Amino acid sequence: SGGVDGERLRDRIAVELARARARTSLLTEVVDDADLTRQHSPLMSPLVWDLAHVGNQEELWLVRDVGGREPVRCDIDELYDAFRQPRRDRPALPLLPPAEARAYLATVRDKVHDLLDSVAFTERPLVADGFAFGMIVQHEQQHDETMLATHQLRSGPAVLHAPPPPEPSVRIGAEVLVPAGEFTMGTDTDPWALDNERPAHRVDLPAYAIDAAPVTNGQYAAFIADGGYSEQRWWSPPGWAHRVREQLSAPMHWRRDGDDWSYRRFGRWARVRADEPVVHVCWYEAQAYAAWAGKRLPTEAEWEKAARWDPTTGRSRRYPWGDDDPTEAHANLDQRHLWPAPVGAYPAGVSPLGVHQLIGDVWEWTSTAFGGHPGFTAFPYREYSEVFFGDDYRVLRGGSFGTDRSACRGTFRNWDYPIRRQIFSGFRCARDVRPDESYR
Ligand code: AVJ
Ligand code: FE
Repeated sequence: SGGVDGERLRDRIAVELARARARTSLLTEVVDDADLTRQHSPLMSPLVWDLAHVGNQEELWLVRDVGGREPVRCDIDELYDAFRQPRRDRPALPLLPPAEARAYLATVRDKVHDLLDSVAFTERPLVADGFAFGMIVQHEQQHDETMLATHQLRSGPAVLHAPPPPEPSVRIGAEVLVPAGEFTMGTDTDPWALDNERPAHRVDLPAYAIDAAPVTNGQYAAFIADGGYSEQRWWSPPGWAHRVREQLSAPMHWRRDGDDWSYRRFGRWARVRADEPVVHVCWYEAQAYAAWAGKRLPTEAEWEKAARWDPTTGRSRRYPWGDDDPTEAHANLDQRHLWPAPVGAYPAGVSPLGVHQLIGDVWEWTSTAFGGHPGFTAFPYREYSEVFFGDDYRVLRGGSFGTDRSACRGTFRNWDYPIRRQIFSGFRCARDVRPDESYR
């Protein structure tokens, strides 16, 4: 539809497309062609694969599907189909060289701007509220975060630079008690929410306690110092088998530095800071820490109630701080900084219950296997999330310092294998509450 709202939506889409593309360009221009084409880890694609895949998805969904236009290139669809090409095999493919990939992205984007000028935001689900454009913005930003993780795995001198995150400005308690009762999980109304965030539904939870902040390096180092990695009793059977097989003894990228620890962040070694959230741990490590601490990981529903439920109104909000989009004061998002902020650095981002840093900093592992909310329907394609439902994947929530604000909400759901830790993953703990503990 035309009118003021249609124009405002067009402008917003153009801004979001441009922000995503600026980030993609940065991540792929700070390294040379050899570096773009190389595989830095068998877990990751060469950066030049992500680059052209971003353009190919934009062509498939916007140019061809929404726009009904002629293909830009139909000879490369198979090369950039993530399901046909496993990551470890991607470097051997006849990929577009960097200059060709960039030209392809530019051609596709020109056609998308042309389409955006004329598209009618009708009731058709793919275009209502600009959904397909929002999906493609989020897709590019998700691959940008993946490319950022590839940069973290890359060896060689630093090429990415950013100011450090803010210092703490408030002191934070250990945990928050959440009263028993129902809340609304998921959404029907967030226009760019993806299929797995829908529909909104009521969930009833017993009372529980949840950590007021993510588990820090200092807390995690105490687990290590207490022999956490050598005591089988803290680990689940598959977690212990994985720990032994991979000889895990600390988070990924950590090394001993006298009595302390250092870790490598984007090509620089830094002393591990005790008050920063721990990052680069797998689900099994998170679970073992929680057992050692006498706690457990939160369920996904517990995480979302702590993040969204407002006890005053009974409503669930879009973000811990309310319904407004994130600003720099709310959360460490958008790759503005290259590591998590110390606990207490985002008082404006606190939830009504008093839980801090739920959004940004580190993706938080939950105990929940990835599945559909009750009433789930795949949209617009089963391969976005439905094909991953089942016991193989665990849900992560909240986004990291490397997540863009367009791809992060109180309802946003990420997932990965429980052994993965090249992502920007951390966690917080929860525990059951005894009846006499509830309302002191
Ligand atoms: C939601 C981050 C698990 O990267 O595999 C990118 C996002 N889906 N292209 C992923 C995605 C298709 C997805 N995660
Ligand atoms: Fe993708």
